[in-house]
Amino acid sequence: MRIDVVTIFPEYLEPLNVSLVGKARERGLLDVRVHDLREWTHDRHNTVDDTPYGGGPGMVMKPEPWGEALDAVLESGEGSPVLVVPTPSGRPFTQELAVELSGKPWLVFTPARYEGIDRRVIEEYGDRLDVREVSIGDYVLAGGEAPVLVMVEAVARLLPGVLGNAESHRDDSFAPGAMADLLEGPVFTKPPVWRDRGVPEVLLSGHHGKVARWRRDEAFRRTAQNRPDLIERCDPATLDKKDRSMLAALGWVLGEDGRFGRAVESVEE
Ligand code: JB8
Repeated sequence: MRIDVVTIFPEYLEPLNVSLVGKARERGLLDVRVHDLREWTHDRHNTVDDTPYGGGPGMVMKPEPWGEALDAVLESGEGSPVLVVPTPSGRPFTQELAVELSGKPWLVFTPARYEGIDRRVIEEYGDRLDVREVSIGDYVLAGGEAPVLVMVEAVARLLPGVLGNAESHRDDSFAPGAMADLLEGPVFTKPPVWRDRGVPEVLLSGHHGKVARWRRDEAFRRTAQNRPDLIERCDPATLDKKDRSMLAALGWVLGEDGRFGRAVESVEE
């Protein structure tokens, strides 16, 4: 996969040289190219921003440098990339989207600063490319570079050969399949006793069926505790009998609408 990033802070993307993503690049599994947007300015001050039409606080990124930068990046490769625009007003970045993007040969990221990029840039390239305006969560950062680090790492670890073994993704929180919309439960390693705290017996039993059931129960327990919204929107038909009894034990009951809800008498903790 090829990834281009156009930014006014190329140094912000340095973490892409490190760890999993850095290794994937060294191994030739990922080709990352970071570009300085100011290379496509022509004035003495390398201006990339201007005041917003209609007034208001902050500055807006001028369209001309983005247009020249994106034309140059598009010219430098074969075919059309998916253009990923980080913005708090975008569609949520989810594991499902990470999986979809991991199947594309070429991604271009355009992290903005200030109040964002002049809308006409998104419209212009939206006429020619698959453009995705994406938000990594309901909070506001100072720019799109940190979201690019997040998204590139989420996508890169899904590329063939990047993680140790193909099974590594299967149990991820939010992984499509059995773990869709479930959080992963707790994990343990040696020593078997640490500061008087033992490891759940079932994990030492060598009984793979019991271990799998315990992990699924713990996934439900943690999901119900930390993300009740995921339980509320889950399709009960995807659950087996033991899943339902686990949820019942946690105080969840099927409602008239065929969805799970918290039983009124069930207590918080
Ligand atoms: C200017 O919080 B964010 C985010 C914030 C931003 C820009 C992009 C993304 C650009 N502020 O996801």
